[in-house]
Amino acid sequence: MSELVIRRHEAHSLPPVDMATSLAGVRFPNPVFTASGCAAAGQELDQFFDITSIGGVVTKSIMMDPRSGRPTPRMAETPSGMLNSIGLQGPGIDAFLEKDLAWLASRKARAVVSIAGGTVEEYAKLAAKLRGRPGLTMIEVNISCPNVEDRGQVFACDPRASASVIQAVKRSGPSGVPVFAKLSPDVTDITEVARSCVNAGADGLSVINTLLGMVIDTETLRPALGGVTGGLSGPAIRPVAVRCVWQVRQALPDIPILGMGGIRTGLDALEFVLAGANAVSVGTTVFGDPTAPVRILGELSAALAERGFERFEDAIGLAHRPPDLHVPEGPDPLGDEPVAEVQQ
Ligand code: RRO
Repeated sequence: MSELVIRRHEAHSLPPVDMATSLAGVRFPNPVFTASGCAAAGQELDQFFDITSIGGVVTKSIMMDPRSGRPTPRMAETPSGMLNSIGLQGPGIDAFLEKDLAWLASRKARAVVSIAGGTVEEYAKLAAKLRGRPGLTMIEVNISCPNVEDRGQVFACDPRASASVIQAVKRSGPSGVPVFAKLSPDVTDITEVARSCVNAGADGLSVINTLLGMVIDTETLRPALGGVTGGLSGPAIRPVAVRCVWQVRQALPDIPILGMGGIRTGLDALEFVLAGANAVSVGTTVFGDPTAPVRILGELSAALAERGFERFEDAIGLAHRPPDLHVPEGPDPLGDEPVAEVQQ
């Protein structure tokens, strides 16, 4: 794109936007995915909309063995957010492959399988189990679950530990399937961990997991969650997530980013894209609105059209451009006049 003119179009004359995007060489029809842990393997959402109409389904992180998770209560409300302490509840990889991945493959959905291990060896075994599986489009390596027994298991808090996991997954996993590392915001410098994952072979980065938080019940005078601490998600964390995507994009201009954290509308998604996300995951909002992924896709497409974009990919990272543009005062949201002109 040599020159971009951002225009406001009238709502009734929106031209169509090409919403396709690429992540590490894989082409997706659009950039809106589910977020791990918020839609199981997509089967329940498929009652509300065609699961193949979104970019991809990111499954709940799976471990080697079946796991019952942390004690209840496992959820608590927070201002503009939610705290969870699920603790990696799941059926184990064998049952997941047989039932969930097989279902996603039968629906021809683009499956992004999230794996989580307690040790580097467990990640390697999980990756090996994914070899040759129909329907597998990408692997998201969850190195950042906050609800593990000890903080030493949050590999994403340590660049070297993160690299060991990614290296093991790349060695043992299926070749030709992109591997994304899911990063934690609970670090001093997220770009250090991002770089370490990429140097270890990660094909892309998922940014971000939940923030470690806590709620105390002022009636019982005890922690609200059975697991005491939990992962904070929802709109409360969006500015943190956008900042993380921005920093990672700035540090690693060519690495694909799947951005997430409190996306509730198409304009929220657009923020992540402008910060540098090549695609976005929609999570917590799905609990209140199971149609959110398709709604957000429509809203994002309309927002891009209103701003004069013909292709989704032209908006990726655009907020990083130098401040050399002319923005006339008082943009008319319904007028046809350009609200910004960018020379690139
Ligand atoms: O299962 C969980 O408790 C959980 C996981 Br795996 C994660 O990655 N993030 C989160 O907030 N909760």
